[in-house]
Amino acid sequence: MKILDTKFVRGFVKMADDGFKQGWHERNGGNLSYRLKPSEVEEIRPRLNDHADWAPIGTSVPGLAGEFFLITGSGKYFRNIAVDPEACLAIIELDDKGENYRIRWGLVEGGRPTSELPAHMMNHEVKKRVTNGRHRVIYHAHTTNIIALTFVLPLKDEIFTRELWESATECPVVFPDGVGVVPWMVPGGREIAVATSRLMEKYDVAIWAHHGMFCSGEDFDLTFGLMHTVEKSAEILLKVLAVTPVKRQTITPENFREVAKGFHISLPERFLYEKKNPGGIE
Ligand code: 2HA
Ligand code: ZN
Repeated sequence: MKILDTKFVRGFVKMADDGFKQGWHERNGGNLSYRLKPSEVEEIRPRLNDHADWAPIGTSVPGLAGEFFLITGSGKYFRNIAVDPEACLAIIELDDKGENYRIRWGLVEGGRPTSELPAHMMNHEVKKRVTNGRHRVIYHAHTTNIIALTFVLPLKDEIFTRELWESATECPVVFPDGVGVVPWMVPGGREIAVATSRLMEKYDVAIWAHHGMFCSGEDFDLTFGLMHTVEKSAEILLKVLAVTPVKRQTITPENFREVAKGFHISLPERFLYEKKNPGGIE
């Protein structure tokens, strides 16, 4: 089957274009990767090339040895992905140690995978392990409202989770495990990849202070929907905070416990703390 006609490539391209239309991908901002299923690799294997050299990933991910990924290219613009996917995207294969990759398709005008390759691979490795292989999508976007919030809220997992849950009733149902926060760090390297993948052990969302967000999920719809939900909640919270520092009424810890019962989910009590200043942040 032609690579561009496969369901996973079409789903990937649509998701990237949806993210661009949300305003999350100025210039070359953001990156996306998808871990192929073995059946998808077989479907396209005759159309893969094998002339590219192996190159270091920049970290070691033995749990992903031999896996194939569809991934955005470094310096490529999300706004161009739908019009020229073969120039903007690559399919890469990892070696049997999970230390090197080689390009098997795409990036026809040259280039290499995203500068955030170490973070993508380390997040995939953790998520493959903790979800028994269910999660396949890692998405990084420069979500405006979440970035703005990282200048306003204390950079603590508990406070971000609680405030985002409080800003829209469905949030605790969409991300019941909460969100993690990485303090400001230099992007693109192994250090920020390690910090992010640690958070991915327990969360599906990692916020990068003053930069953006990483989300993990099973498929394109769930992962995009997660990013969209978190970002919308941040937008609501910023609107409220722009009007008043103290909410007149809100969703209370007791209300969250009722939601947990009604939706048969468990919400960790560490996010349901009593605030010193009811209606405030802490
Ligand atoms: O430019 O978003 O974090 C790509 C990025 C780096
Ligand atoms: Zn970024």
